[in-house]
Amino acid sequence: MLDSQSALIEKINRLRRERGALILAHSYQSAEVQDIADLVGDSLELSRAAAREDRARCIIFCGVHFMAETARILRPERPVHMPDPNAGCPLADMITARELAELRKAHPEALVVTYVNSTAEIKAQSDVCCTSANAAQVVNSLPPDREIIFIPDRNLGGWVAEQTGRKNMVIWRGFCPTHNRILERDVQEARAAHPGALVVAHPECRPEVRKLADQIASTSGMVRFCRESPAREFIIGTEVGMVWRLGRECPGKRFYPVSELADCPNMKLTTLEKILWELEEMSHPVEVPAEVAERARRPLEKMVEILGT
Ligand code: CIZ
Repeated sequence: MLDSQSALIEKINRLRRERGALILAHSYQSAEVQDIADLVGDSLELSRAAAREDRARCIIFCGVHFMAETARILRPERPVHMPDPNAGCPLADMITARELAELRKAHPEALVVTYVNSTAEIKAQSDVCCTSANAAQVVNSLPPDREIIFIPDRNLGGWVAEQTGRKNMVIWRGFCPTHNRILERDVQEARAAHPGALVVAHPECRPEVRKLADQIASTSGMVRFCRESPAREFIIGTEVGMVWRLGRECPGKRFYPVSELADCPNMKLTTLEKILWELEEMSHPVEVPAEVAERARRPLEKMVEILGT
């Protein structure tokens, strides 16, 4: 490690103690950000851990905007800060409140199932949330004859329809640009380069990529699968930051990104320098209007109720 980087980390460590800050990092963050975090995980794991943790006076959320919002919604009285407030999520922005209202109008009997990768405003208009780890379970828990509006990710929606055999799903057209950059030929080339490796792909990947995978899993599912599998090598079809997390959590195994292009520019806006500035200035609090937070909490709680956790 460079001297300048250890000096930066020392300052971060001093200030996080003084501020009583809990630093959370999503699995798609850069290696150095993951390494200084109190906890690395998926968006919901992080938000729920943040809500349960009583000692922290504030949260520094290293991820994208909807994730920090979710942490705020689940425990509104505790300040949540982002090192870079420009870290948005293009997938979350692919459906507007107005578009959802129109969809609801066109399908008045439908239940709205919303992937957590969505804005608070959209969650507030939804019946139940899901993550990529539990989307099929959430959909399966709903009455089979009730139409479902699934938003905003078409790839996750398509995968859930396949898993559940459900035909009455209206799936919105959104997609994650980072996962969409992974192509069939990337999987073929990676397999040729690492013939003994298993391919594990995220459900946000294109269907043709998914079909080539040995296993489809959310980020938390990837950790579990790779830890438990007897295989020693894995080709990982999701954002490249995940390769670092898997390497840390599954010692002795090897991980290869399916494509170096699957690098989310929004996730990588967070740097150690910006974490330090936020701890110094505390100038980027994440605000969710109380009335929106109140309505957005209900579909999140409904999901937790369905999972029974
Ligand atoms: O919910 C998350 O954290 C994301 C973006 C993906 C996943 O599979 O965990």
